[in-house]
Amino acid sequence: MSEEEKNVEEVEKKEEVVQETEEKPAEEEKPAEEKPAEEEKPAEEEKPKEEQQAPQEEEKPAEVESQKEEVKLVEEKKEQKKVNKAPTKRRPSLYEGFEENQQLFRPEFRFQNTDKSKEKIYELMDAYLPRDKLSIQKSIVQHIEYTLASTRFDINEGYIFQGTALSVRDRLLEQWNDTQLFIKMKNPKKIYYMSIEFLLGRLLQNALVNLKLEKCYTDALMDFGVKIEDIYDKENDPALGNGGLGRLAACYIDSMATLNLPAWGYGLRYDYGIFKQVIENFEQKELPDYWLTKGNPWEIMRLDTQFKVRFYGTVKEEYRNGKQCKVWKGGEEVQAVAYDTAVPGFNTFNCNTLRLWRAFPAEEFSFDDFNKGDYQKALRSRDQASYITSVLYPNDNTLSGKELRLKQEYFFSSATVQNVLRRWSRLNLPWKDFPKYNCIQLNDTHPTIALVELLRILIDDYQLDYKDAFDIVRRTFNYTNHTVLPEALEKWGVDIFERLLPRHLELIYLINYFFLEEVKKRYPGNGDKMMKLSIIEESMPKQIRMANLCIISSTKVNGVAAIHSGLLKTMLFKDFYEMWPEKFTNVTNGVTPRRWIHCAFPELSALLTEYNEGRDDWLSELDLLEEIPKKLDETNKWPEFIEKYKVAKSAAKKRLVEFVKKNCNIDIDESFMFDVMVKRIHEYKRQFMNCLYCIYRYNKIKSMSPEERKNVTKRVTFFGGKAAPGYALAKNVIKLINIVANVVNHDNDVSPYFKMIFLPDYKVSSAQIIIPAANINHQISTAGMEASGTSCMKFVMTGSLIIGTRDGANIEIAEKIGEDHLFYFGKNVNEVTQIRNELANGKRNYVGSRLQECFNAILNNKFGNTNFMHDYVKTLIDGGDYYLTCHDFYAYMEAQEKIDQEYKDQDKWIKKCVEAICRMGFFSSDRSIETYAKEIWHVDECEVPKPALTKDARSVSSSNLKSLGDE
Ligand code: NBG
Repeated sequence: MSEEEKNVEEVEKKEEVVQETEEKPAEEEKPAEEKPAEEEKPAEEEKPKEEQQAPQEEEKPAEVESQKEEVKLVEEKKEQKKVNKAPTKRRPSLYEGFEENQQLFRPEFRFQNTDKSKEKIYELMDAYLPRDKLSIQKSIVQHIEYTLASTRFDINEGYIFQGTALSVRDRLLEQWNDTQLFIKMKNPKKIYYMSIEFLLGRLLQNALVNLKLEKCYTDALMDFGVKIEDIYDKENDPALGNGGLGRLAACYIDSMATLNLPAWGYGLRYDYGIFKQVIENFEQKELPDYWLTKGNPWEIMRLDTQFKVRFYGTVKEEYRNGKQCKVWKGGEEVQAVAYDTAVPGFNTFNCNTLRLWRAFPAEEFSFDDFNKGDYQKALRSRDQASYITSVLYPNDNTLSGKELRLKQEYFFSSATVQNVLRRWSRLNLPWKDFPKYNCIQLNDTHPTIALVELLRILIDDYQLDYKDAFDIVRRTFNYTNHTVLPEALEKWGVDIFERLLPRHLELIYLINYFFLEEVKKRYPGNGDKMMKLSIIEESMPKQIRMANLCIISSTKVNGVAAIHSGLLKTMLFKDFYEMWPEKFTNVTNGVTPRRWIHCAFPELSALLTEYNEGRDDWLSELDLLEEIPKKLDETNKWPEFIEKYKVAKSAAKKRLVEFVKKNCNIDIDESFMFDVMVKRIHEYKRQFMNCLYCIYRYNKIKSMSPEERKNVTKRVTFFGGKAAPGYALAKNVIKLINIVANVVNHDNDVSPYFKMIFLPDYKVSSAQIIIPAANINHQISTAGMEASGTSCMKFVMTGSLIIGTRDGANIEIAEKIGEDHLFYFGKNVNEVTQIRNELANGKRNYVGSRLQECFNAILNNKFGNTNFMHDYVKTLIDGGDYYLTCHDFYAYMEAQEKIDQEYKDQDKWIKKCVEAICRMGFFSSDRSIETYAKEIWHVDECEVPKPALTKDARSVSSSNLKSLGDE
């Protein structure tokens, strides 16, 4: 057993002991003085020398490339072992044993101060709302009339959506309230998932599926003469995220609820989500996405949960309780108000909370100014406060560096930390136990300032010593890194901090001081180490490196795929890894099969359920699908399955055909191979390389005789994705794609065999239509640059094969489904470094004639005016091939040709797709979250008891607590 595995085991054993204690109600608990120290050995002091050395010996720093490859393999194997240990459990279906029209009683909660005079109220709220068709219908129309004030003659699909959503929310609320009560009573360790983005997508279908109410609602709406799909379509996408990072957070809260974890998602409630993209004259135009036009039926504004957040001001020294301390005063204050959305788990009565903060002015407006007649001035501060949560910064994998963005980050962090502390303070437990009950996961560095905020409150408000306070912080926080791109790593000028958050800056210096003392001890006289590891970058102006602050101040740091976590250790955070190897770990990303298979591709979901003995439990235990191909082999039922699969895939493709007609007014044929590349536009993702291949394909078909063309595999290449408004090159790539597509699609020789479509405004709801329709999907980032990628998982789960590089999650997908189930090409991460070195040393002449021909088409404006790409093309040719567009092009072409050949044998192709789908169990976000829960958070599930058929059969939870208070 390796050292790391031993450590994991040890920690697990200790955790078991700790968790047992935590199960007891708060008051009974004996504060376990002995435990905390053991629980999370501060790595710095306690690791024996040999242990610290061992990993380095295995992994000798990056110079020797082949050894790095080995490191990664070791990492991947370790990961596999860990996760294979995860037990699978078959839960019965949610309402199993209950009839649709039976009254179901809610669990009973007894408090020390249960108020007898309220018996009547308790009794009235004893049972869950009924789930039969008529009751559902009544509840929808009641909301339409009594909540929305519509007359029965004005009812349209918009109202029906709202009424339906509100009636579903009622049902969610019961489970939500019960879950929150139950968690309060049990008082387990809680997990707080902080993410500045949550790209939720539409919520109605997801809620119905998780509650197992989709069938009831479908029937209920049928009587109103509407199809439920049309009602789903009425919902605006809450698009409070840019791309993979925000969508990951959304998948993760779904899985946390499904796994019954006592977890909260925390984020910001932006008035404007990611901009709406329209294409005009081939170019991207950005329009504001005011997603709240019709209100938001899901959210609940919590007027009882508000916190003040300060900016600017000064730091003063004061005496409090005879102790000298620092006080941050003055400046401006804004009010953070909580907006909650219920997050139901799949097939469980647990329902968690996503809490998003909205900024309001702390004081309504200045009466002074108002009385003097200066109305505008009076209102200005009001407006300024609300600007904080007006708009999501539309950058994916780049830093915006604006003061307002830092304000958003602090606003979000401060409100969340205050809320966590309020919940904690009701328990009356000693501070040193705080990390035993609370765990905060930072989804990238955006909420880093939260850890400084906690430190500030502990030191300044509660007068803890720095050492104790910092120890609490470090044991509470963990950090997930999502990128190795230098342009995305957050750094903030010391000057901005000094103005906006003066006290936090002092504390960051203090953290850095103590940390650098440790570095000095470990590496005496090594100025280079100090410089690299320091939180402060000694540039002009000085910068605060948020990632360094995170690593120093948290317990675990993880990457999001095996290769990425390997690169964090060997490259990006090499020096930290050398100091604290046990801090670094990997949790490969995952996606929720509820949204991405069941909701997005219902026909496939039904087929999988049919072949899983008629059970849909695979939706929360995705590994169960592995049995399907085995059984098809044994029973010789592949032909039968393949025929049914074709019918299902055809339905998905028809949806996309319709979507394209509606949104692009182009007719496409379902019988074509659908080749899809949808993601944010970025150089490292290499949409441009795909576009070059389209040019090549166009030229090739154009030059064929009609007879030769008959052999061509017919294909539509789809692109979709937004470019950050300030990212000129990315916008130019969109323009190029549209210009080329326009020629291709209007060419009568070529378009019967090949078409190109740019799908505008790619978002979660359109992803649910686009992804299941694909036969091939593009994951072609330069190796080493895509931390994970998650759409690759959704594509494979819905039956399309990857054309991709050895990068991100592609690598692990290939391991799980088999390398012959995807089309790998291109240089691996070590070769990329080598080629970049050669380029730096003057390597040229790497373009080759076929690629040159494609470049010429651009340089000669063959498709129209493409001047805007000329400089870029010239740079590529002239040694600027940083992303290896040219160096990977020929391998890419070969892979494309292989696809064309293999696609001709449809049955063989489909068999591969199905085998791949069924081997994707590892990529369920449930597995990711189980790994976080076990190995990073050390939290246990806290499952709400099932309902009962009679009052007496109800499960009772009692608590010594007098009052539970607000959330
Ligand atoms: C993105 C990566 C993706 C990854 C997601 C989720 C950022 C900073 N990173 O590869 O580019 O899948 O995070 O982990 O947005």
